[in-house]
Amino acid sequence: RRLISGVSSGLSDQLEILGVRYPTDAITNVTPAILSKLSLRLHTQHAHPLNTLRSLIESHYPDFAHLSSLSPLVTPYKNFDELSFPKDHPGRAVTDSYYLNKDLMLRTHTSAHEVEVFRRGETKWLLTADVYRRDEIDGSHYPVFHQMEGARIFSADASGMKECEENNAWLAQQLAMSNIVIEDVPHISPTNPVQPTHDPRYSELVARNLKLSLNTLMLKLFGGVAGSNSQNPLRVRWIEAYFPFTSPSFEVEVYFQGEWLEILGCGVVRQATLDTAGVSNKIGWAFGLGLERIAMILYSIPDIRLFWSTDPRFLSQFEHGKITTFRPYSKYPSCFKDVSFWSPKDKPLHENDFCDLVRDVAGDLVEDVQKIDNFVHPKTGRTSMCFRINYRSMDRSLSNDEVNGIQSQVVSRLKDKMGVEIR
Ligand code: FA5
Ligand code: MG
Repeated sequence: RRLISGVSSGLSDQLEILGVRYPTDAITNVTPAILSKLSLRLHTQHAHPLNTLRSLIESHYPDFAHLSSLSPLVTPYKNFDELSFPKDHPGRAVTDSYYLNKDLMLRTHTSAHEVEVFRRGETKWLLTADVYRRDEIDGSHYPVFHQMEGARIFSADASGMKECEENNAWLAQQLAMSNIVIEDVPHISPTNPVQPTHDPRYSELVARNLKLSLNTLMLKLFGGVAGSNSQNPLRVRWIEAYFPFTSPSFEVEVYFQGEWLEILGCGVVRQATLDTAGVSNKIGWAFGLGLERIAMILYSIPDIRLFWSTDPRFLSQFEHGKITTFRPYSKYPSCFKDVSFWSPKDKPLHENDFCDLVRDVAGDLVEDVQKIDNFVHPKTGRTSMCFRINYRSMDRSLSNDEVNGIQSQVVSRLKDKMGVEIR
């Protein structure tokens, strides 16, 4: 029986996860590197920045239920169908999500729990959890990250709408005096419509209440963020978005390290979700915050991999409940390695399969993967790809020999597991 980071995979057709065995099948694509993260639950680790951020947000919503211990294993039905994802939505693909088998997956977002929490009768709640996606690799994307879902529902009548009509004059005044500039978009537009079953006045009030709630949260979180002042404010912008389970929908981006960084998605909950949960007489909003992204801005943490570091030079910088500016310890040199190959004839290798393979071999020693070339041979129809892998440790200098050793493992796995021909 082989033990890989707490995951035993003794029988090839079964996987043991957190003490329970699950059958595998043709679509199983979870990797040992991913499964080793399931038990870590950084959002509950003492003094971890993600835990402090969770507490801080929870304290901003004192009268909301605070949930943070739901299992990451969910059915595709819960993750997608219950939330009105169409059958052919790309997020369902094995190239985008992690499956234990066809009936069980790792949740890709905290929205997977919306129906069950609404069904319990919660009307104001926050839920924090680890989520899993097969995604590209770079400084702000990691295949495991943490989200906080927040939701509030009102009676879909005059009394509910009264509750919804909070005064935002206070917020406008606070913002005017702050170090933050927020750009807005209309609550409702032809490209971001009211749901057919909603009274447009109600939908507008709910959207406004949602934005007010999140703007107030951002004012609290980012009000003292390092490096910003009234001359050089932190820039925040609302943009229109699309989610199958909300309309109208929005995202918020913050200007950070020279780029717009998306920190959250949100919107007016699709009525079908509330109907399924047995609360048809309600109308409300939901949001999903990207906790790492927000923590990066708050603590000036430059790379998302750092959240997983066990290096005392990282962990010892944080005290529970306190936001401090991260002091980077020296950056070690990068080592770039390219690999070029021909994909099997009718099956071009997916970039996410490549990233997972690299992540599984190199773990957090890989900082970044870029596809630098892709072409189809005009005669043979085969696809050639070239990827550039940036190896860099956050904790030490890598020797050339070590990187060459890792790179040759990547190359041999590519040949053996993916059936490619190295060029
Ligand atoms: C969602 O996941 C929706 N469930 C959010 C939502 C909830 C919408 C409720 C409406 C109502 P999205 O895929 O945009 O949306 O992800 C939300 C946030 O998670 C992003 O804004 C980003 O901050 C963070 N995020 C997404 N992918 C990654 C990643 N690979 N690494 C780190 N953070 C990520
Ligand atoms: Mg998004």
